[in-house]
Amino acid sequence: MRFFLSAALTGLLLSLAATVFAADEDGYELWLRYRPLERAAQATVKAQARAIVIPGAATPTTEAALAELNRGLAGMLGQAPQKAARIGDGALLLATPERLPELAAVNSPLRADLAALGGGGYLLRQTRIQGHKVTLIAANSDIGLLYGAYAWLREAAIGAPARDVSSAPKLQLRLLNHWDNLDRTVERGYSGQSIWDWWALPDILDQHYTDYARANASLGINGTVLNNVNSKPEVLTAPFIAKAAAVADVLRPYGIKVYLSARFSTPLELHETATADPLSPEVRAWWQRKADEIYKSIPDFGGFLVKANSEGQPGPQDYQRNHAEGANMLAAAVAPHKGIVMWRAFVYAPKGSHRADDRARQAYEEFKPLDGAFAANVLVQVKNGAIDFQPREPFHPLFGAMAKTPLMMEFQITKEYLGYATDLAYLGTMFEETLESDTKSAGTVAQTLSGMAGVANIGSDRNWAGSHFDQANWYAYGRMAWDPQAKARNIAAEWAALTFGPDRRVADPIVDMMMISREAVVDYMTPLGLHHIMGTSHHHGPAPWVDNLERPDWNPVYYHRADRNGIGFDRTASGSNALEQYAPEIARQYADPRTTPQQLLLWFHHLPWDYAMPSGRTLWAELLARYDKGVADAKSLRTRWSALKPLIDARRYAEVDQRLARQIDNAVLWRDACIAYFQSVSGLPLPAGVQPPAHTLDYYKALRYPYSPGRG
Ligand code: GCW
Repeated sequence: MRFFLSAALTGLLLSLAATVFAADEDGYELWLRYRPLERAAQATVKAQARAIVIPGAATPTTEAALAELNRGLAGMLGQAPQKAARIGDGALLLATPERLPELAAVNSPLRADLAALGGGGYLLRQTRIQGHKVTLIAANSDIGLLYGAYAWLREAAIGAPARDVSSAPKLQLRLLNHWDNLDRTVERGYSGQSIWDWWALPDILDQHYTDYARANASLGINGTVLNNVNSKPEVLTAPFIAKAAAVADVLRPYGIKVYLSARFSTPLELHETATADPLSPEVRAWWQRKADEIYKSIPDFGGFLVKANSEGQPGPQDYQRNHAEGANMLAAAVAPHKGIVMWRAFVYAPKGSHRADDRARQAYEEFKPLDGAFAANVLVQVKNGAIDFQPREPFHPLFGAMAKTPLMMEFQITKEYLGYATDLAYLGTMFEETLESDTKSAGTVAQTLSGMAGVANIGSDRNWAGSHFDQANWYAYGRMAWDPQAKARNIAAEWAALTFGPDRRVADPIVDMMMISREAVVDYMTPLGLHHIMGTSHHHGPAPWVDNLERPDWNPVYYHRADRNGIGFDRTASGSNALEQYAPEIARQYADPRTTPQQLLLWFHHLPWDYAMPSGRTLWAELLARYDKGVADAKSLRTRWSALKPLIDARRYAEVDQRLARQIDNAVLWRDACIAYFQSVSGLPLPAGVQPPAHTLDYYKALRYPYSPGRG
């Protein structure tokens, strides 16, 4: 009895001490913090890693794995084990069949498991090798070993290091896209400057590059596009190729390839050709020479990402050629080097020629007829939804519609439309929602993919992402690029434990906050399928009243179509019929507002204000209720966080708390401004109990944000 009492007391004291004295953290270490484990967990981990053994010759990649294991074990145990040359009991053994042929021997129980892993997968096993009890990290390549090392460290840090795990990436291309400019501004970046210091490169290699590589490799990200899709011709000149090559050298041991965004008119703008027509022999030869030049400095260069004929960017249509003709010309230049071209489907009509009726239709209209026309090394990169990274969109109709063309998903990790780096919005749930959507023609969206790209939220801020919780979006993106069927909640739990420690009293409530956060943002910004009602160009804050921009489809009023009678965009047969771009089952289901998911109602339907919602409320009352719920949820995020104050280091506690307070203000602003505006249009009274907006509509209309970040 006495023993139990004193054990309980010691436990209590220990946890008190841990929290009272929790040292301030600045977030630089991300999810790779490797804090000391509790005693019992330390013993388990120690027993699995008495020595580290990597048979065969060291490579930069095995050296990276070894360094990470040393760093992790030193942090978690207080001391790192020695590297040993021979396998003994308790060894942490990293081996490929090449390094340890018995793994693949005919009678090896691991043979089949290993074969199933492909190039990038790994397995973790408690097993016997050469008569010794070992913890085995096995893979078919050194990169697989590195991924396995990160996985084992993750398990150890969370407190489950003895599980048998087999894991292989489901997608071969798992990329970040940086919208980083050469002057270090970042388009839609909210976390400082670009981490790529182009001016200092190639001579000066910032430590950030290595830590960036570690963080990404820990998730399995294997490619990065260094520069903005709104690209510049200079990117492909010799000095910048040398700079990109220097970055590539740092990232290579971590299995991360470098790619560049290419401006379609580069040769013309550099005055090296007389045209940029993709069918001109002169132009084709130029790109071939350029590719050869790049591959001379970056032998494993990944290839090009291209934004063409979109938002003022040049493209093949400038020469009456189509997207496939443009993409294939570049593809031919990189094909001899095994490079690829990622051609973006984010297109909308150039000025003057736009379809007045529905911008959401355009990508499908331009790309669907080209299915089968793209070269083998071209992938079409499609945003998750047909408009533009809104807080909620239905999945893009191109998913499931391009049977002969490999597609990549493009998610935005940076929160251009979801509250920058101030509002907490965990995007794991949003990614999951899109990925598990059923296309009805080709399985889930996840099943239609050949790769994934995430528009990075990484910058020079000490915590990389602008806020601690925004690190979770980078993390979730990476984990889902590895496994698009992974569950947002599990990923959140993993991230929370790695970032704030495995104590469930902390991690569980944090996961709950994360899980409600994105829906809260949808509710206070664009409930029930509303979209694109943000402020002009900076996209911060509400501006549903804007109706005077040069193009109709830049105006919020184009998207919500609210008037005295109703609200919403009719995309059924009586409207733009964008619905016909989906599989017939979906088109049929969504043709009727009664069978359309409520969360997409006003995306597909224009409905009268008194339309009866399933809740029993009118549409008008429901809209108000959603805005109120959004505000209530934003408040609840902060209340939940305050309860964690005693358990979190003071610095991170305060940094998050300040943002949550700001998020409440933002939610109230959205709610009040939208209610003021929609009421001015509907002319309807606020039902009893609904708080009137704090200010007049004119007040909200007059708000300006001339110095908002992220305009690049
Ligand atoms: O969401 C919009 C952004 C632009 C961006 C564009 C795109 C890089 O507002 O800043 O440009 O999408 O995806 O090309």
